[in-house]
Amino acid sequence: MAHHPAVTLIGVPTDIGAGHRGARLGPEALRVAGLPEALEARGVDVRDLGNLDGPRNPWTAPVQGYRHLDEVVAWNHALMEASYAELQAGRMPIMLGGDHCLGIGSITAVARWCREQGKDLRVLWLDAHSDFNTSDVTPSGNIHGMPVACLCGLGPDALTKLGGTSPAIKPSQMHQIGIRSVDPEEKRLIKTHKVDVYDMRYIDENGMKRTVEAALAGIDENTHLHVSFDVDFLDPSIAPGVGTTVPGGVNYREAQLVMEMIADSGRMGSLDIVELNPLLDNHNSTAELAVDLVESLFGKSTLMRD
Ligand code: EXY
Ligand code: MN
Ligand code: MN
Ligand code: MN
Repeated sequence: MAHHPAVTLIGVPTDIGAGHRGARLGPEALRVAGLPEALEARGVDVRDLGNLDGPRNPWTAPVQGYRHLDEVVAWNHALMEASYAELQAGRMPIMLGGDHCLGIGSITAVARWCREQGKDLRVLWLDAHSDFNTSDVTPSGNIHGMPVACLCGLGPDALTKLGGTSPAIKPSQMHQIGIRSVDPEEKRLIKTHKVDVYDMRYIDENGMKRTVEAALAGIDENTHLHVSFDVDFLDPSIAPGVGTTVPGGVNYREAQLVMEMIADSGRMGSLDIVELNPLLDNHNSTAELAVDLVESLFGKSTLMRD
């Protein structure tokens, strides 16, 4: 069995950035689906930090293009500190979300740590959405549609400068797979900033193997790969337990292949699992699928390669 780094599970029970409530229950659903035990069975040293604490969801309307901005800042600040502390301790943080706004705190911490260590950060963003909206163009005000823009320096100071320096990452460090729902102005922004996007059409035409090869091209032993896994990356027929399902997503075998290829790279240093909403799920089946895929991220092959 391959050697794995020690991991720390950080529960981030928030739906503060989403348009549905219920993702706050995601961390517990992932635990009930057996995530800690599955990692231990892979030979991983697992520590579960429990859940972070933060402000409740006020469930109010957007103000100047942002819903719940103060609460999003508070949650992400707490997560940034917790995640950075685990990286400093030599452990791989795994964020149990929670909605995707938590990618701001999570990746801001990873970016800081990589800068200090002289490591090259690359982010693999597995998602149906590009999450590159700004307050000017967002159709919803929901901040889970904005984390990539914030990380690239577009957004309110409180989020773009969460870690002090802004931007946390350059768009060239961001590589997105599975994209199939982008708002019109958001599309203009990702083109202007040249985010590397492998949309579903690209996957249809080239296959998942070539897609992942392209997204991982050029990595080496100095690369820290952060994987941000939004469960709505998956087709809704296999993953109904998310608030923002989009048809035409990644199927089971394609998803396994992505995870197996990331595992083969040996470079994953941090992971977000986000947007799981147990209130919309079918008997926790989406959580169980997420656990199955995380096992593959840690080298459990479904084929004859073990
Ligand atoms: N683009 C839409 C918006 O900004 O409201 C939907 C965003 C959904 C974001 C999900 C979690 O990845
Ligand atoms: Mn997302
Ligand atoms: Mn999404
Ligand atoms: Mn690049």
